[in-house]
Amino acid sequence: MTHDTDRNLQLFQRAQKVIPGGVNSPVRAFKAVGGTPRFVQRAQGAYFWDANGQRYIDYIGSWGPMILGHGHPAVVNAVQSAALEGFSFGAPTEREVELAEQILELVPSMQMVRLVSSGTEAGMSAIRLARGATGRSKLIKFEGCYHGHADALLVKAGSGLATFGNPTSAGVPPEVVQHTLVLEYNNLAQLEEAFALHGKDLACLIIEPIAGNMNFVRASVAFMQRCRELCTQYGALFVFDEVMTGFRVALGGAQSVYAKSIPGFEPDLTVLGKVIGGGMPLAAFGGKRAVMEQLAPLGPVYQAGTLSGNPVATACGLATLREIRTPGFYESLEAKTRRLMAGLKGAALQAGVPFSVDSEGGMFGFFLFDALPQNYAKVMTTNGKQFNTLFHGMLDRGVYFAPALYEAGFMSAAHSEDDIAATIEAATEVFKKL
Ligand code: KE4
Repeated sequence: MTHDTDRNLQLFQRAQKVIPGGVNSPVRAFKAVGGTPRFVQRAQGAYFWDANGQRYIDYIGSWGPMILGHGHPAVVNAVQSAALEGFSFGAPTEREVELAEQILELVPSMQMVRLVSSGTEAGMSAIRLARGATGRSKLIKFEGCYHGHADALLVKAGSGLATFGNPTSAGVPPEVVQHTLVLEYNNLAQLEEAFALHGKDLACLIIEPIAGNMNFVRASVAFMQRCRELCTQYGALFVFDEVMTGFRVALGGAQSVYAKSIPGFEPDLTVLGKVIGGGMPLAAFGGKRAVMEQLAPLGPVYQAGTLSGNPVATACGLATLREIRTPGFYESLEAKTRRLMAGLKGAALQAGVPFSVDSEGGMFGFFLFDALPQNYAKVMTTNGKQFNTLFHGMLDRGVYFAPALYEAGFMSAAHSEDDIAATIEAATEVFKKL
């Protein structure tokens, strides 16, 4: 494939003239793995076709939303019909009430919900609401967790233990992140110390319950239970960022998974996105009525959005939820994910490559380590060169995994047994090259 035959390369060079890095979101630029990003021409079911007409089995699915696979007929029909009735009104519609009611039914820890247009907007709003509702400014987040690109959340761990964070991005003034504490995921000692030092000043603790932004790392049950207890003890709100895990790992999200081990477990606020929009711009945040009623127009915490609850996006979301609620949907999805993980693990073992896998529902991660990592620092010791060989080896064989070692993978209802078998066969060849 040379420059004048590779349309991905031509498009990438053209894009880089007019869009920073040639992409509208950094991870798409393949910076971490090198090579030319694949420009998607179209997608259907478990596949997409790039600008050269090359087909890929898609394990990204738009980073989570496409849980049904691309172009599910019932969803396409719902979007087409909604579009004919109007794109956006800036006025309330029945459909957003219906979607809100369904979300509350499926996530019983929430009594009220507000719809917005992106996970970043939902996370940012949840933090502002927690600060407004408690009258406190400080918050805890964890290294390796990503909650969107709101200023207060673009923070890396401070120098010392449980010290306040430093910006991870230019353009974020230090004073904006001075209230953000960054702790190590799954580190009970740091959690205890942070609450002992700052608990009474904490508005909230925000966590990805299964962290998909450091590939796939679970919070231990003990750690999750302690987060809950300490938030309750000090009056800080416990914010579950389920933008990725919501409706992805289970119909009730990760909170329903932890509730199996911790009776009565529930967060105070939940942030949702991705799957609830079915691929259209739609996200949400919600929680107990007393907290949510602090939001404008009822309460003093301002939050707004021109396209919030967009009628076409809510049609897409409702049609998606209708399909994932069918009996057996998650059992079948989880079985496929586990089959893929077992197959990859077997292929790696056969080639003598250290490899560990984990998954929940339709979300998965794999590591070039024998043991699953418990935090970001460990994930980042991955042999980048080996990962890139694995990524490109699979890509060359028509399998599209995440183009970064710190990202998770996603199964859809459209992936077939043959797709999984083909993926494992490709991996068997690639592992021999590692
Ligand atoms: P968006 O603003 O990208 O819709 O959502 C931000 C967000 C919030 N919380 C969690 C747990 C998330 O995973 C995300 C976004 N996830 C990334 C994938 N790692 C989106 C891909 C991208 O940034 O292009």
